[in-house]
Order: sequence, then C-alpha cells, then structure tokens
Amino acid sequence: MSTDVTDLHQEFGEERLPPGQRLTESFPVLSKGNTPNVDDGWTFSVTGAVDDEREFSAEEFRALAPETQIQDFHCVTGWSKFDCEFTGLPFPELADAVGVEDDATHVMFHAHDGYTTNLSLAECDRREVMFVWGFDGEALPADHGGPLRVVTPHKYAYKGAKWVKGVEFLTERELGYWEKRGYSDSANPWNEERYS
Ligand SMILES: Nc1nc2c(c(=O)[nH]1)N[C@H]1C(S)=C(S)[C@@H](COP(=O)(O)O)O[C@H]1N2
Ligand SMILES: [Mo]
Repeated sequence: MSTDVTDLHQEFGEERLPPGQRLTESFPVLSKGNTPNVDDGWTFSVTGAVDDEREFSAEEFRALAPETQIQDFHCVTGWSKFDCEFTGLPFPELADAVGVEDDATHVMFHAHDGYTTNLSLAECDRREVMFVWGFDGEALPADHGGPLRVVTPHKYAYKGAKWVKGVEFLTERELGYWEKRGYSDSANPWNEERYS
C-alpha cells in the first residue's frame, strides 16, 4: 500500500514540474564526494531539544511507523524525477517518538560523509519528509543514500541528507553544508529559490 503525494505541488505552484526543471527518467547520483561505507547495523541518533535524547538501532527505527509514498524529486541543478516510490518513516512519527521540546524551532540533519542540511521545524513537520530506507520495493541503493536518507519533495533535494546518521533539534537556525556555501536556505522549487 502506498500513498501518492505528488499533488503536494498544488500548495506551491500549479505545475507539477517546477519552473526551469527538466524531467529525467533515470535517477542521477549527486554527491559532494564519495559514497561512505555505512554498516548494516547502523544506528540513528536524536539529540538537542527533545525530551528523550536517544540512539535507535536500525531495527527499532524501522519498527516505528513506516509507510510507502509516491513522491517527486527535484534537484537544484535542474533535473526532476517523478513518481519515486520511497519507504521510510515520516518525520512527525520520529518527532512524536522522542517528544520535541517547546523551544525547538529548527533541525539539523547530520550525515556520514560530513554533510549537513537544515530545515525549520515547520518545514519538516510534514508526512512527506521521510527517513527513507526503501526505493521501488528494494533496499535504497548506497549511491542514493542507503541505508538511510531523508527526502524533501517540497524542497530542492539538497535538503534531504543521504547516509543520514542523526537529527539534532535546535532552538535557533543554523545553516548546513550547501546553505553556508550559497544555496538558498528556503529552497522552494516552485519559486526557483536556488541561490541565496
Ligand atoms: N550526505 C549527503 N546528502 C546529500 C548530498 C551529499 O552530497 N551528501 N547531496 C544532495 C544533493 S545536492 C542532491 S540533489 C541529492 C541527490 O540525491 P541522489 O544522489 O539520490 O540523486 O542528495 C542530497 N543529499
Ligand atoms: Mo542537488
């Protein structure tokens, strides 16, 4: 059973394909460096402004409340891929599991290759933001961020950390890897928010 969320563009723009994007059938790989080696027995840590800072084992994490969604994917370099089938944990389910403190306003995602990316809590507290381990019914390939990555179909894809190892809840905004290097922090594809 999967949920089709490809109509989320209606919140941001009439056209499903954001302006200045080309559709691609393939799934290009875009990484700032090499694909890191992540153990099958990975863990995932939640730190910062939460009631219960903790580390989940892969089994605990996958057992929380997984779902499968059909989503579109938009890369800031100009390609989009429609109808990706992702299986993973919706962000709000993780937030519920750890109890987010009232003064939390932002999050930082941390990845095994040293990559980071930030979102406001409001921007990631939606079911389409997922921690993904499955793609098209198979394990998520390592080049695409397996064993675990984030997807952000309402943002350019640099907001979705591949090889994610943890999320940190913040009480003020901090900028991630590309956000510090000139990419837009807001990253809305229907507004072509590519650079800051
Ligand atoms: N950890 C990590 N996550 C990352 C990146 C990266 O270099 N490292 N690149 C980002 C960028 S710019 C994009 S477009 C997508 C690409 O995902 P893909 O390689 O699965 O297409 O991952 C994002 N997440
Ligand atoms: Mo990208």
